[in-house]
Order: sequence, then structure tokens, then C-alpha cells
Amino acid sequence: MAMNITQKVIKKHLVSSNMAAGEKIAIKMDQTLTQDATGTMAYLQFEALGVPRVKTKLSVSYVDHNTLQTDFMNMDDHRFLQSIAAKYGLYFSRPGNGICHQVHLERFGIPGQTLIGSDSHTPTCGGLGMIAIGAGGLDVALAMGGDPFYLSMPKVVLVKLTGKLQPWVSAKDIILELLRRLTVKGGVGKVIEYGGEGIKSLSAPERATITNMGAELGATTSIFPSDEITRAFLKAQKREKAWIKLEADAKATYDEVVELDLNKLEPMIAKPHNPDNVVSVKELEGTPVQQVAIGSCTNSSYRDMMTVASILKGKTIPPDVSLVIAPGSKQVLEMITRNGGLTSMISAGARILESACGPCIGMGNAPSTKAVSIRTFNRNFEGRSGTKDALVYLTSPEVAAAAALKGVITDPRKLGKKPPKIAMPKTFIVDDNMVIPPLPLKKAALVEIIRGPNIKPLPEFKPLPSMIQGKVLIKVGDNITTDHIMPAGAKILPLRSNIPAMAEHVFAPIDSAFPKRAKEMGGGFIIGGANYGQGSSREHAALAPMYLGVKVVVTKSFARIHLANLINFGILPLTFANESDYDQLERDDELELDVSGLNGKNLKLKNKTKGVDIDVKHPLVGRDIEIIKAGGSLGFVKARG
Ligand code: MIC
Ligand code: SF4
Repeated sequence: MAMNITQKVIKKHLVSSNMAAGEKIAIKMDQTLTQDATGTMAYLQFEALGVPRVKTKLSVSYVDHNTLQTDFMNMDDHRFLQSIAAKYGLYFSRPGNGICHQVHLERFGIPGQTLIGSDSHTPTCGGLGMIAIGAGGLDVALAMGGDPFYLSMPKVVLVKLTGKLQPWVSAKDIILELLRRLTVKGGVGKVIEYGGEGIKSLSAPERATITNMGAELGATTSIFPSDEITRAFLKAQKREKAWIKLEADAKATYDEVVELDLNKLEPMIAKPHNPDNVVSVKELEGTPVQQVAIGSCTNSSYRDMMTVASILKGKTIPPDVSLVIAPGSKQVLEMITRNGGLTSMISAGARILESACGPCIGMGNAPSTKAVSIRTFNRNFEGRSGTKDALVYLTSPEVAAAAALKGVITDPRKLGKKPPKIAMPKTFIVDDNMVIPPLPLKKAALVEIIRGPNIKPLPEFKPLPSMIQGKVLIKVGDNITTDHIMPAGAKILPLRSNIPAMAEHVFAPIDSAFPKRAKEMGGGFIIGGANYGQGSSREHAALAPMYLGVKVVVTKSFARIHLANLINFGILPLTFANESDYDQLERDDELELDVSGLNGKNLKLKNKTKGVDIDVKHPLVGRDIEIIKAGGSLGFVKARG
């Protein structure tokens, strides 16, 4: 049977038998990655599994998020992670080595293999032809322990790129245009596979910009073929041996096809406060800009940095603009240092940041009050930058550099007829001296885990009772992000390994009284709209509400990773049988739910305050029901032995 790329890779890794769309499948994971903000919890859970050494082909622990060390907490976590890596057979990418996705693309990604990472932008490596999936830390811990990853078999969408990118238009504009068309819900339950003539003009890092932001479409993952362009990139990384050819069969079929003509594509921009709020740059020209931030796992490759450097060369940024730049990896930083690109940036007035997530996750460089901040990042949720009323726009490096130079949003095509031409280097500077390889078994056994006072034990998991009673603790609207549920930023991120402290900030951007109310009421229900839990993979958005006693979340629909995280932590996810019943519930309503019939699909939610019964459904299949009954995955896996 003719197969597309997604089907080929999944089939090779399939542990269960049926690959029909919508079926629950289990796939073997070759590689895992974690970053420090989700990693501490992932490894506490891995420890709880009692497995002596990771069972994957390769597992890497990165430090890239919590690098603003305002007290002991973040560096304590880094030391914990380093000792865990040494003890359990992982590679450890030291702080300063770069953003996990950029480094993984450069140094570890392998076409045709599978990767699961505790970060929603793990699909970045889809740019090399991997099935790379973002998940909660617990799912990554289970994969390190040798378990397969369970998911619903996605539909496969072909995005057929025709034509060729025009001057000053780049990979970021492709994904922004797809977000404009398909929205942040458009990719839910789907893999986005790229094909067509147009892919031939995209290098591996440009493809990675596109697969990275497939996360914003809500897609399970995104994937490109592995072709001669992939081979050239791996060769330049001195990893040509990792290359295989991987392409869709000529007669492969798809659940949907989307065509995008690159000849017609223009520079695009996402307006505040959602990545799908996309218009053409032309429409916003002249808007004054106070900050420009360049970097993040979406746009921090050598090509992106050199594009910016060439645009800035010999110029000075205007007095009212603050320009910050974070190259994505030590490799990128070293390359642009040696070839003078960095000098162009510094001379123009750019403030150079370390190779890390930085401002993307509110780790420093928060914009000023009501500032317009133009960023090459992938998320512009309200308050994520650290400034509640900042207006964050998402663009390509070309558009960001143009805004930095002119002080207003500018169509980069106005910078001249010829855009900078950045050739892919024949060889990159390859020096993995900031990656500590796994220790041999004997030495690993002697390693002591370093636990600072910020590393608190995992909270207790309680089995699901058969009757759940409680109040509606909060009611929220559509597209609520995990940044709303469990915010990040420089103040809260250091608490990631301390759930009791973290729980004090649940729903802080929406309702700062939530934690107090939840505790006083002994827990209760959350009511949400459509696409509840979009965005980050942080399992803390399930774990901390669970700690506060939340037992059930009822919504119009869920985002994939958050849904899996709720199940993993024993919170029952439900959806309305009739979406209009969302209006039948208000904060403080007293609810009752009999869950003894969980093996069936439909349940009745009693609103005792309003005297109405509401039909609700659950999306649980197979082992999910047992997991929920056991109070979460850890309890389930331990009971299984
Ligand atoms: C993000 O971009 O929101 C993060 C921070 O990288 C998260 C992970 C986290 O919350 O630690 C993600 O994308 O999964
Ligand atoms: Fe880091 Fe931002 Fe990428 Fe998340 S989206 S991994 S915070 S750079």
C-alpha cells in the first residue's frame, strides 16, 4: 500500500496493530529530550518508576529555560538535572549550549526516527524527517523507562508548497500564513506533512522554523521529507551517516490537502494576543515599535542570525528601540562570532543575550508599559513577555530587523531590491564540548543525586472516588492557554520543582484568588471553552490544579497535550455533549457527578444550584479509564509493576 511519510515512520515504530485515523495507537520512542523547566518533574517521575537506566537509543537533558539565576533555585535545579543525567545514562547539554530544539536539530535529530520531548516545540526536528512529538514530562519519563507513547492516530494533512519564496519573504511567513488560514485549532488531531516543489528551496533549519510552529496550529506534529537538502545539512554537521532518504510514495493519500503558492506569499505578522491573529505586514506599516527581540527556538539558526546581521550591518538602531538578540545555540553564536556577523549586530546597538529561551518565556527583557514588541518567536499570549499590557507581534527575522532599523513596523521589501543571501555553510563549527555524554554503567552507579531545597517530593495521587461533588471554581472562555492556567516568567518558573509553591499561582493572570478559593472549598470543577489548554506542554498546568483539589475539567474541547496531562494526573476531562450547555454553568454552582459509569461514554453532570442535568462525554479510551481510576499514570504504572 502506498504510504505518506507520517504513516511510514509510525508504522516502523508501531507497537499496537491498527493505524486507522482516530484509533489509539502506541509507538516506540527512539529518543527523548527534556528542558530544565519541565525536566525536574519529569526526572522525579522517572525516579519513581525505579528504572536503573534510560532504555531509549538516546536521551538528552537540556538547560535553556531557567537561566536567569536570581537566587539559588534555578542553579540548584541545573545541578539536580546534571546528576540525574550522570546517574541514568543521559546526555546533558549544559547551560550556554543553546535552546533544546535548535541544538537537537543540529546535533542529535535523525531522519526516520521518533522523538518525544517535554516541550511543545519538540516537532522542530520534524524539519529533518522525524516524528517528533511534544508531551508532558510524565509521558517522557515513561518513554525513558521503555514504555511506548500512546496517542490517537492523527489524520495526515499534506501542505503542498508550490512556487518559490520571493525576496524578503521567508519560512516564518509560510507558517504564519498557515496559522492565518487554519487557526490555532486547525491542526488538532493532525500531522502536517510538507511536500511539493516549494520545499526544495527550504534548508533544514528553515523547514524546522515551520515544523516548530506547527505546535501553534495545535498539530500532533509536522514533518518534511528527508532529501538531499537534509543530507547536506547533516553533512555540514559532520553527521552524514545519520541520513536516510525518506519520502512519500508517489500514490500516497492524505486526509486533507492544503495548497500554498509561495510566489504569492508576502511578509506576514501575527498581532496580539494569539499566533493565528495574522495579517500582512503591509497592513500595519508605520506602527511605532519600542522593542524588537530576535531568537527563540523558531528563528535562531545561523541563517536567521546572519540575515539580521546583514540587514543591521553599518547601521544604528534608533534611540526609542531596544533590540535584543539571542542566537539559538553555541554553534550559531560561535559561527557568527568568527565571521563578523556578531560585530555587525553589536555595532548597530543590539543587546546580545545568551543562547537560551530568555524573553520568549518572560525570563528577562520584559517590554515597557504598553510597548509594541516585535518578536521572531512563536507565542504572543497576553502577559507571557512579563508585561501584562505589552503588545507582542510575531514575525520573521527580516521583518523584525526592518522594524529595529526603522523604529516602526516596516515591510522589509522597502529595504532594497536585494535581500541578504545567506548560504548554508559547507561545514558548521562542530564542538560538542558543552554536552556531557552518558557515564558508563559502573561509574553511573556511584553518582549521588544532588537535591537542593527547591526540589520537593511529588504530590500524592489519590484514586478517583465514584461520586464527585464540588463547586465550579472558575469558568473561562475559548483558547485558554497553559500560560493562563500555570503562568511562567522569571518569578514563577523557578518553582517548577516545588508544586506546593507553584500552586499558589494557578490562574494568576485571570483570577488571582483561585488558589485560595480552591483550597477553601476542598477542590472542585473547572469549566472551559474550546481548545482549553493550548500552548505549552507544561504538566504543571494539570499537576498544580490537582494539588489544589481540582477533580474534573469540563470544556467544549481540549488541546492535545493538556488533555494527556490531565489524564496523567488523574483529573477527569469531560466535554459537553451539547456545546450550548456551557451556558448552564456559572462560578460557584454546586455540581455532582456520578462516575461509576465511566466505562460507558456518557455521564450526567448535575447542576444542583440550577436544578438541571447536563449531558457530558469523556474522551477516554482503553487504558485511559484505568489511569483515571488509579488517580493518574504513575499509580497505574506502579500497580501494573
Ligand atoms: C513554552 O514555550 O511555553 C515552553 C516554556 O517552552 C513550554 C514548556 C514549559 O512550560 O516549560 C512548552 O512549550 O512546552
Ligand atoms: Fe524556549 Fe520559547 Fe522555544 Fe518555549 S517557545 S522552548 S520558551 S524558545
